[in-house]
Amino acid sequence: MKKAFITGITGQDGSYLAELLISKKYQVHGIIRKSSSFNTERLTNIYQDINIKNKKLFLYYGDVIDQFSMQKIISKIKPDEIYNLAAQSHVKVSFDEPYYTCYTNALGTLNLLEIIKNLNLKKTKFYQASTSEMFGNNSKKLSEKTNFNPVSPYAASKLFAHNLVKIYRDSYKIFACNGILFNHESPRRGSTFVTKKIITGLIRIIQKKQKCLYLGNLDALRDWGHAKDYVMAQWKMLQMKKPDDYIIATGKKYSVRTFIKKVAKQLNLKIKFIGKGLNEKILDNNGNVIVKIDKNYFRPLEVPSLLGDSSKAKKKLHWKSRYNIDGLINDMIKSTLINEKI
Ligand code: NAP
Ligand code: F7E
Repeated sequence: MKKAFITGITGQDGSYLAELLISKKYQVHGIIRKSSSFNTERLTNIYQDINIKNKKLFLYYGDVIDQFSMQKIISKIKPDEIYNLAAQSHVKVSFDEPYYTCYTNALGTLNLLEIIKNLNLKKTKFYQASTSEMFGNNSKKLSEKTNFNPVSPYAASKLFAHNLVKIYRDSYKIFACNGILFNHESPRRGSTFVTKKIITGLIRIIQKKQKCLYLGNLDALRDWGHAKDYVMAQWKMLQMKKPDDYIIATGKKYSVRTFIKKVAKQLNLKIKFIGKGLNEKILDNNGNVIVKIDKNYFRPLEVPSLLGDSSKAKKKLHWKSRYNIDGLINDMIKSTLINEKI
């Protein structure tokens, strides 16, 4: 039985990846952080449906910044595959908490690579969660050959980790891959990311639980896919004969404004945009203001547009995105409606 170790298992991708690997008969190990509140909600499916009958999931307290705890856990498991998904993953928050972002995203990755090297884990394969944010301001279709130009502490920390992965791969022959993933969303997306915020906000407005939703830059363009598709690509990268880096994207981009229109359409909510810039507003059918712009949600530096070219992944990994934007929105709406019933 193959053993996988996932950092960030309590997050969006970590929980889907754990389910995928368990369905492929892996034994899955992951770290959780000590928290003052319940933080394993996204793993409920595994506990209820799979783990009780046949224990496949093992959780340990740990933090990627704490090299001693990481080394203790990894030396005990000796995993076949390590998926490093742990991160402070919010771009706007990275401007407010640059140290925590860099310690976790950059030095946390270095800790794991050093452990693989020092324990001489020759058979352990390593996946690093790299990101399209590393490209920064570039409106072209972005491929593995495009230069990086990070414009946030988050992107800079991820580029540091990305480069380390390449250096450790070449210097110490560690099987290490960078998955350069574009935005991917799901019902399990964190509530402060824009897609989940829009869907939850508009549903709560329809249900009269909330009057108005406050958003930032509606002009930003993103290439949005579904997390379920993207964790499949993560696994596929580690099944290849040779380690490499891959772009994972849908190849289509939409603005935040278009995303709102598509959500409203699926919710049968008639909306009208009025005004411009910080004075832009969205009205409902009765003329009520249901969306306002709040400058606090703008970043000091914005990435205006991201569009990925995943031809290499299509060709080599035989990977493709199954969800289009409307399917993604539909999936997120359905689950949010269930959760917002009460
Ligand atoms: P997420 O939902 O924010 O999950 C992040 C995970 O990292 C959580 O489990 C979190 O634990 C954990 N974590 C944070 N700091 C940690 C630390 N110091 N030590 C150990 N664990 C820590 O992120 P996601 O959307 O699943 O993304 C997964 C990875 O892919 C991240 O590295 C992200 O930067 C990267 N990525 C995401 C996207 C995207 O669009 N989703 C695109 C490209 C790359 P808690 O639950 O305790 O907070
Ligand atoms: O913002 C704009 C915002 O925070 C998307 C992370 O998973 O993907 C994600 O980073 C866009 C930005 O995602 C609000 O300015 C407008 O242009 O959902 P987001 P992100 O910053 O693209 C990349 C690939 C990652 O790697 C990251 O880990 O939407 N926007 N109004 C807003 N964004 C937020 N969060 N909140 C708003 O109110």
